[in-house]
Amino acid sequence: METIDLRSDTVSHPTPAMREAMADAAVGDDVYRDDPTVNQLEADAAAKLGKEAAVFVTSGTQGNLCALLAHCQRGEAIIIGDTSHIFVNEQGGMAQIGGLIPHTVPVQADATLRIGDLEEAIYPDDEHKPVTRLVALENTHNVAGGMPLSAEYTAEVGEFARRNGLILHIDGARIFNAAAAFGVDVKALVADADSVTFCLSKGLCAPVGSVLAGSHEFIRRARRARKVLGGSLRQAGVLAAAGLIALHDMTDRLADDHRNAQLLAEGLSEIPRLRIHSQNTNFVVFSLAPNNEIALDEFVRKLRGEYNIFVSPYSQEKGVIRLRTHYWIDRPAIAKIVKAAGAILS
Ligand code: TLP
Repeated sequence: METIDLRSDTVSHPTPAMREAMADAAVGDDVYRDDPTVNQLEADAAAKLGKEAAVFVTSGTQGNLCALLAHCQRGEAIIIGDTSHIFVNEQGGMAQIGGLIPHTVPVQADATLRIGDLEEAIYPDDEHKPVTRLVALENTHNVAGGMPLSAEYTAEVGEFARRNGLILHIDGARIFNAAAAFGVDVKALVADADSVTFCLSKGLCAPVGSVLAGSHEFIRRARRARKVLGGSLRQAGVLAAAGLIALHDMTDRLADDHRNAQLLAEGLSEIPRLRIHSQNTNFVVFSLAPNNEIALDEFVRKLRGEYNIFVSPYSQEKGVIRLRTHYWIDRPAIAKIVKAAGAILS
């Protein structure tokens, strides 16, 4: 039986075109900057984001940490959403490795950080306090159920950052999903940011890798950070070859994943014992109705055991399941999921 895996978009496998490009990739030693395919990916990614330069990193986590290490000195504070991936799901690398102090502000239901909260989170110029250096946004926001942040809101935060002499970093792991959701050029979503990371390996289907982009000088420092984190690779062109296809051929099709997520939410909402919490971009978030005879864990086990459909309860919110659509989830798969969930809950 075919497996239908909705646990995350990170589970998406490389496409046949990617596997072919990987096999044929021209390579060199990237620490010498000799890998033509990595160089091409970095140049193309920078151009697509409207930034001066970019560096290929092994993961979103590594890209975010390289950014923070390149922007900040040990002992400095960064303002960050309390449910942001950098704060809750990257092992506190900023503190553990970078000696940076997170100052959290609440993430609102629409994934924004209130400007008033940001203003209050800036430490005063006082020798008892750390120096506040940076503010970070996440677009789309994972814990907020794939909610995208608009160009207008990002510009507001950019204006706040400039007014206060702060750096703006965007964890744009799924920034192309945000661009697809608003129907805008991705440049508009990152124009106000000093740096941005995005992942090639989520909805864009590459097997490995993310990109960090910003100014030439920032990327020079980020390369040093990548090196100390053990992320400088050698013949990485085999990975960058898939990344180039992700960047050029996969971003424009993300709207299909969003439409499939909508269809999935519509289908699931017809099941009386199931409650849809939200549907944004490629995310569907739901729970089982409180009067259900079946426990969430059993529902998950049955989907997997009887239908080969993989979903997982969401660790950050009890009783909730988050599904993510991606390239390998097509319309027939959507119909199968709805049918299977309906049968288990009937
Ligand atoms: N998120 C993963 C898990 O770590 C939760 C997922 O399955 O969604 N920023 C955001 C917004 C992310 O969602 C993720 C991955 C990352 C950064 C980190 O990317 P990787 O996994 O490449 O280090």
